[in-house]
Amino acid sequence: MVKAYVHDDKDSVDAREAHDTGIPVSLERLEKLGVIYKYLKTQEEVEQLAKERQYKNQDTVNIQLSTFNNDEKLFNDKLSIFYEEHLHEDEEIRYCLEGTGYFDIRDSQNNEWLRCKVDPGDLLIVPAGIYHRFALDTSNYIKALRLFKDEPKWEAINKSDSADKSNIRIEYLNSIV
Ligand code: KMT
Ligand code: NI
Repeated sequence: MVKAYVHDDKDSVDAREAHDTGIPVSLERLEKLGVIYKYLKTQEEVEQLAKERQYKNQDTVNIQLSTFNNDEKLFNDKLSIFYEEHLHEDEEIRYCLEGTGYFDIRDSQNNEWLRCKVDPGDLLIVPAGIYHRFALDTSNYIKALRLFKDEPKWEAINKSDSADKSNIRIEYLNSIV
């Protein structure tokens, strides 16, 4: 629960491996980037937080090979989409119900990926406009709750010059200085 570290950036190694440099990342460092990482025991506590922050929608994703009819290609295609560096136009909450995985948060100032390992009970609040990506680990399974402020649509805006220049990205960068 709640373990973050600097990712080693070795892209030749499978994303599912730990990629641990051994350099820990504190919750304070994540908070400076606008990311809140906490452990909540029950789904009721998550619902409470969602209410306080005026979230209106949620869905549950079950990411494992069997969800994709055991079709490795479909499964890997989905994982590649999650692993593309991207941002969202709304703040979003992710809560791990079962299984495990990695959320990589981009620290653009230091050009580093900060890898947050999630176990059941771990929750991340990801601000609008921050670049991030998601990977499964070698256990190949996560069941996660995704909470959305508005429409339960999952629109990823991949890293690009125009995403870099978008209002949401600029607002985010202004919020962390
Ligand atoms: C995201 O925003 O990158 C995701 O929702 C990834 C899947 S949630 C385990
Ligand atoms: Ni995302």
